[in-house]
Amino acid sequence: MKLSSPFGTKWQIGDAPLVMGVLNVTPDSFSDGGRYFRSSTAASANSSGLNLDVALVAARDMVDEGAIIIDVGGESTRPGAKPVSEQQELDRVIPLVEKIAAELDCVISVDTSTAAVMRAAAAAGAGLLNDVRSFQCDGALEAAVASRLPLCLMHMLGEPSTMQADPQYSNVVEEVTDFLDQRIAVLCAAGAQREQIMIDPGFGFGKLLPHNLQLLAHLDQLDSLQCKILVGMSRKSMIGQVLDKPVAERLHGGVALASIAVMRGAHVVRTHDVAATVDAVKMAYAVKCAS
Ligand code: 7PM
Repeated sequence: MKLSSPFGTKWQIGDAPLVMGVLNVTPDSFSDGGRYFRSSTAASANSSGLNLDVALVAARDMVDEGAIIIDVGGESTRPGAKPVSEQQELDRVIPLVEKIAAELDCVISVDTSTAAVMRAAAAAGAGLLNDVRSFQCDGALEAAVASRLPLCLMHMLGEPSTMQADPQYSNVVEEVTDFLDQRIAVLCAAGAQREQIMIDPGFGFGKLLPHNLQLLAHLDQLDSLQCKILVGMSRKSMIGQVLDKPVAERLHGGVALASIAVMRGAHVVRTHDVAATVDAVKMAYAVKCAS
């Protein structure tokens, strides 16, 4: 049976948190760099060089491990990453969205800032639009609202190429909350419903370690905005900096952070490590319900 969207009237603030598995289809993603790319002569590689079958297997594994949402991203937000053309992003993302929609029982999230990709993704079966630029690019707001899909707004200070240079805040929790509050107002003025909107403090996006730690420690302050809260911390530098470990050794730190986020009110946890995170989220939620 096809899963109905968990973001509809059935899924309310207070319900068990969901795990979102990351499926990056960029050739240079920092943790799974180029896994789904083969030479363009390979039998199942499409015109963008993406190997759809390999990507589908990875998506299926994550669904089997308990991911309810699969987040498909075709643009690298890595600091200094090469910009991707609209056509390249469409070629990478849309065939995969179609394939996952046909084959798997999950909600498909599309990580994009591009209006044309939002429209095509919605038509191809996406169930969530996730934009690290909070629908501020040309035409994105209109495309997002017209899709009627759930929308994730994320805070970022600056642009990926420069955001980690010297981010400054006087009060990071207040400033992130104010930004998200303003973007919620803009989306609602453009015709979105508050229940449709998820908010994300954007760990690692224009934030140094103390900023990231303060945002997690005070995540519950986002409750005042009355939207579901999404967090993504898996494998990020905030783990690397505390533990002094490279990306390949950040699983345990990421699981710890996911548990804390759920205790502090996260509704969706975005992760590269689905099986471990599903268990952590369930344990944390059980404790939260008893508190
Ligand atoms: C380089 C830096 C490569 C950061 C990849 C990343 C989030 C997201 C990403 C997040 C939401 C990664 C990130 N992170 N969308 N997309 N929230 N909503 O770790 O934290 O995959 S990309």
